[in-house]
Amino acid sequence: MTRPAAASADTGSLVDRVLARDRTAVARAISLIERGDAGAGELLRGLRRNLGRAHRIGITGPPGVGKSSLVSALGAMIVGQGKSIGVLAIDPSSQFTHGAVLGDRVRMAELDRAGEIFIRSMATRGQSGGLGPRTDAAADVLDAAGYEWLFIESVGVGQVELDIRNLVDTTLVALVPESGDQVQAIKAGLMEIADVYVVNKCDRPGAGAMVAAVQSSVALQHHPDPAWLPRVMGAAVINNEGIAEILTELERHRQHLSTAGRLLQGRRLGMTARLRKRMEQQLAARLRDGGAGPELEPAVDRILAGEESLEQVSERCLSEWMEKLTGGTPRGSKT
Ligand SMILES: Nc1nc2c(ncn2[C@@H]2O[C@H](COP(=O)(O)OP(=O)(O)OP(=O)(O)O)[C@@H](O)[C@H]2O)c(=O)[nH]1
Ligand SMILES: [Mg+2]
Repeated sequence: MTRPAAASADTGSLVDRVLARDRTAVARAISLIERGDAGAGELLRGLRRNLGRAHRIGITGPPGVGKSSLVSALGAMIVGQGKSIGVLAIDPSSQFTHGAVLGDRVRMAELDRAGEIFIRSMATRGQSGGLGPRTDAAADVLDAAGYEWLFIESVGVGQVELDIRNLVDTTLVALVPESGDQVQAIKAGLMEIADVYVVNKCDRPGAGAMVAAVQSSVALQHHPDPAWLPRVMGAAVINNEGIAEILTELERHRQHLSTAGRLLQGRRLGMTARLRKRMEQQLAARLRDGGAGPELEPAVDRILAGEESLEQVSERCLSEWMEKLTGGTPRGSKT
């Protein structure tokens, strides 16, 4: 489909402004993506050569463990070092700044005004519970805009939550002293494998025991990178305790990735998973739009009449539909 020239020129200037880290443009670009606006594809094509500079960190963990507070505290420290940070909070159950500890909230507002930090909350979770293509795209906007650190906060409830790993270089899982279920989940291999574990709210009783329990569970995990042994860090974000150590650990992981081609290798694996997922989603959308309409009715009749099984009919309908998609070229035929 050809797009009106005016819209293209518009997107072109938006690309330039995002690359120049114009905050209004960054916000507008993410809004285009959130709305699934027609200009989003063109925008992303315009940004594609400027990706990969940010250190992407995924922060996940059960609701209310202090993920946003931690990001606020880390953000303040990073900006204090003269670096910039972009933050995406995916489906936050609480407003980002509401969760942040008061001191950080004030600091964050100041940093926000200074332009070195950009925070955006997004509701993008699909029915499947995955992070979805819009999270990928919004992260790319922040990366292209040149934010040096990129944090993606997403609630993980102890279930397999693998998609965040595919989007980031470093995964941090945050827990609290009461996270017994999560420790079980780590032991059972149900929990996402992290590069850094944080037990927050160490101002509460049971913190030391929880750090030890997570440590022994993590020792049972097989980290995808055998050369990396994840550490379990205690923190009390509310008292600003443990933040510097966590930042150092994140930097240590980045340093580790920068040797032996690990960063590119990890990004390649993540991109492969993202591409597969995107294809699955597009295939499902095309099937919904054009492949599973009223023409299925006779097939349904055959199943209901016991003439063919559901599996048989599904296989056949899918083959027929794919042949139609590829212009009627039967599978296996030479062209
Ligand atoms: N006691 C204690 N409370 C904390 C600490 N860190 C954060 N909190 C509080 O925990 C609550 C939740 O903090 P958030 O940062 O919003 O947690 P979150 O994980 O981002 O929450 P969701 O995004 O809603 O899942 C807030 O009331 C924080 O003030 C801590 O170290 N100790
Ligand atoms: Mg939060």
